[in-house]
Amino acid sequence: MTAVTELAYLGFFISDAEAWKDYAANLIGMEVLDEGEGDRFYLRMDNWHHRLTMHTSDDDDLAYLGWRVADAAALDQMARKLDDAGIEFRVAGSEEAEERHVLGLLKLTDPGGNPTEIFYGPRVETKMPFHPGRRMYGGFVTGSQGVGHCILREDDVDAAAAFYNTLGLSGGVEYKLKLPNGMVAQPYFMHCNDRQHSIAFGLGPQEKRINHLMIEYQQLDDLGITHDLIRAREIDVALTLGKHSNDQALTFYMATPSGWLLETGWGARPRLPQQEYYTGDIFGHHNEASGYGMDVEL
Ligand code: MBD
Ligand code: FE
Repeated sequence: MTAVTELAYLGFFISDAEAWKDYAANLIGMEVLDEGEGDRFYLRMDNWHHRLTMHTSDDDDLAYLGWRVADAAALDQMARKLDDAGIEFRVAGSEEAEERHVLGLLKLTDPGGNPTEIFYGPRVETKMPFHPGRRMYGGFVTGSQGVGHCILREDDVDAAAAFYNTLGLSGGVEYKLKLPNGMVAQPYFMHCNDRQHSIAFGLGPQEKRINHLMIEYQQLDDLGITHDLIRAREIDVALTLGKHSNDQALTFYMATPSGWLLETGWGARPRLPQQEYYTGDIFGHHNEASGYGMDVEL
């Protein structure tokens, strides 16, 4: 059965391009690539042309998610699979593929209303190795694990799980978290490769399409330097440094210039073959700045 291989790229609407360029390059270590298009610039994390496309706009939210398949034949098979499942999609034209710097893609929407793209053939820059925006000891964990993970707005968890199952992801509930109001949150995590999860949802209602994007450093020291830099700038930290029970990554969650969160991490373990659940994290991840949709005691 055809399945997507990784969460490979993301697009965002952003209202403050200069703030984003400074944040991404000087604090996080991404490479800014501005090709003078005027309405967008790119963020690089490896030797791909880009991993993130930042579209200047009056909005500040996720614009689209890009899921990869192996090749043209796999994209055809995926189209048939979507047809069989009764999921509407559109085959994008060559100009749209060119715009995304891929060889071909389908465009659709997930049950939460998140614009979704399934593509093959990303543009890889063999003559333009990754050049970090600030000094780094190593790069980002990408490759077969994709760009990272994100928590999405999905009002209907069952519908979202069924949709992503059709794309080829698997997963389930991995935490039962007691909320201050006496309710229990049961976030749902899904994977399609060794990365423990590529998406998650079910943490409750959220204002934006995205709650957070998680990216992972290869070296612990780079996570520590980012922590020093964002603390020196007094950037809001929604969850302090801590270690998750599911992927066992050491991470913290900070505000982006768009008001959603960036989770930076290091040391995630590959996903386990069998489902488990937890009632909290190993240590840390305490609530600090509130109002970012992460006011949950992990
Ligand atoms: C994560 O990456 C996460 O964001 C949450 C809320 C729980 C476990 C792992
Ligand atoms: Fe996360």
